[in-house]
Amino acid sequence: MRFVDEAEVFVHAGRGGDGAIAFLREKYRPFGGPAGGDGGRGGDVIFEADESCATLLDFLRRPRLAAKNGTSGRGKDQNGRAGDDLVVKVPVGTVVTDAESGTVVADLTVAGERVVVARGGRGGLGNCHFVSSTSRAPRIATPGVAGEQKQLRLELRLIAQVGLAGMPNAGKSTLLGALTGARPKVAPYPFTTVVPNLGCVRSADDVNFAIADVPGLIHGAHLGHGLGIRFLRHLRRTRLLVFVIDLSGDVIRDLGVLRDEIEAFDPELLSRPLIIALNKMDLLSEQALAARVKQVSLHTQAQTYAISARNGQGLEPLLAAILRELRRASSNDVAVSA
Ligand SMILES: Nc1nc2c(ncn2[C@@H]2O[C@H](COP(=O)(O)OP(=O)(O)OP(=O)(O)O)[C@@H](O)[C@H]2O)c(=O)[nH]1
Ligand SMILES: [Mg+2]
Repeated sequence: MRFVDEAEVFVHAGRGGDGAIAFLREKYRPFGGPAGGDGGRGGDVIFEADESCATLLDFLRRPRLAAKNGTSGRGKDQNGRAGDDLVVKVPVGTVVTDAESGTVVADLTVAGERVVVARGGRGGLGNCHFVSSTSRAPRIATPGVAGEQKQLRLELRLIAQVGLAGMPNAGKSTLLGALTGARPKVAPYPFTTVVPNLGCVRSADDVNFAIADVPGLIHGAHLGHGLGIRFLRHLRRTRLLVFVIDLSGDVIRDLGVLRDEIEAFDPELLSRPLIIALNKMDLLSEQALAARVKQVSLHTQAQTYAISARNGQGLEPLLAAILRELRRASSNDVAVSA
């Protein structure tokens, strides 16, 4: 299935039905008084976060979504029917922005969550509402109100606490597979991963979290080189970044490229806790490995772990460090909200 994480859609809520002007005329009550019913309200357009929905692909096929209009009131005090709401399923993690004003309308992060994105118009009032001592037979009713309509921008941001970033071929997908139940495609060439992958870790003490593996970054990614940086949006919700670096390459240069490209996308991402996973340690002799690790530790303050995603070496300490950082991040939340 195609992974689509951006879309635009025009939403149009239903119009309210008009109020009616009518008078009761029955055989024995020829002047029975005003009896125009009210119009029904227009239907809302509602977005609902749904776990079975993984991409925004459907919105490319249906760029216009309209709820039903309310029907008009009728004689004998009959009110019009309300228009049906239109409930549209969106992936969990969808951010909805008003395309014109740029304001965020909704951020649907929990399955089942619902938000009205365009409100239906009120129905008009029938003439029976306008009776007064001076106007016993009013010929007034109000029209239904138009439903809201707007152009919305949808952006899917995967929900993961940990994000993996690295150059192509560094072993991000292999690491995702080693730490989680996910089975992403792994291959010995760059840009194997072309759309983000998610995997879930269920640790022994019941801390569950998701890891996102995004396509590799290269120098100039922010200018559109390689697959560019647009997939970095999927790191926006993470609490913690893990840089995956290939020990058999130029470690310091790769670290610099990653930092620069992420900074060009959003410098805020770099203010999050960072762990560096030096991967493919199986390819280096013990001495070469020790020298590299030392070189990196002189270059950065970040915690550094040598691992082999392929054969599992060093994964336990890395996972323990990830859990520690996640716990720290969530205890900070509590401190902030207290
Ligand atoms: N020797 C060795 N090879 C590894 C290790 N981890 C990954 N590889 C190999 O490196 C190659 C790339 O691995 P991937 O996991 O596809 O790398 P990636 O970072 O996801 O690459 P892209 O999706 O292209 O950005 C594959 O041939 C893996 O088998 C490791 O720890 N040791
Ligand atoms: Mg990959």
